[in-house]
Amino acid sequence: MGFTAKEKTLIKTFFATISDKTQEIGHQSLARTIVVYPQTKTYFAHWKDLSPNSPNVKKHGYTVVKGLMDAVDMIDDLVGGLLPLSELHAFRLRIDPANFKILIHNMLVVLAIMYPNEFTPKVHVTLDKYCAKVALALSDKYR
Ligand code: HNI
Repeated sequence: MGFTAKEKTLIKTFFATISDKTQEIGHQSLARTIVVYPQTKTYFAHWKDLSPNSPNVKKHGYTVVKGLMDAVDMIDDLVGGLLPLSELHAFRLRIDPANFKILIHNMLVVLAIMYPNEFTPKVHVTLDKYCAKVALALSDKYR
């Protein structure tokens, strides 16, 4: 099941609203992921500093959330569009797909905090659908 024209417009409009804060959103999302779900730390064991305000957490949080937002350009073919990223996470990084959901949950928490007015139930449910589809597409190469 794809997205309706209304859903696409809603997602793109919301992303346009928040795009100037992608850095902060990414940083907070990954920082919370690592603190609240410390099992996610295993993938970043090679970093010198895993504390919430470390440069690595800031930089990588941005990379991941930017990737999630950029995927909207492939919304009609997420599986095809995200194939290289799915291969990277499945075969090279070997990230357990359960962690995609954890990261997404934390991002939604951050968005709700940073955008209490814009993050309406309608935006929430539509973003949740979008993120779930991205996670599914990223998991496509696992089997
Ligand atoms: Ni993820 C690298 C996107 C979830 C661990 N990840 C990337 C890159 C993008 C990206 C983009 C950079 C690719 C490149 O350099 O070519 N990651 C995404 C997206 C999600 C996601 C859209 C969506 C939920 N990644 C996760 C999760 C984890 C994760 C949940 C681990 C808990 N990602 C990584 C690691 C790297 C990575 C580790 C490599 C980082 C590095 O610098 O080596």
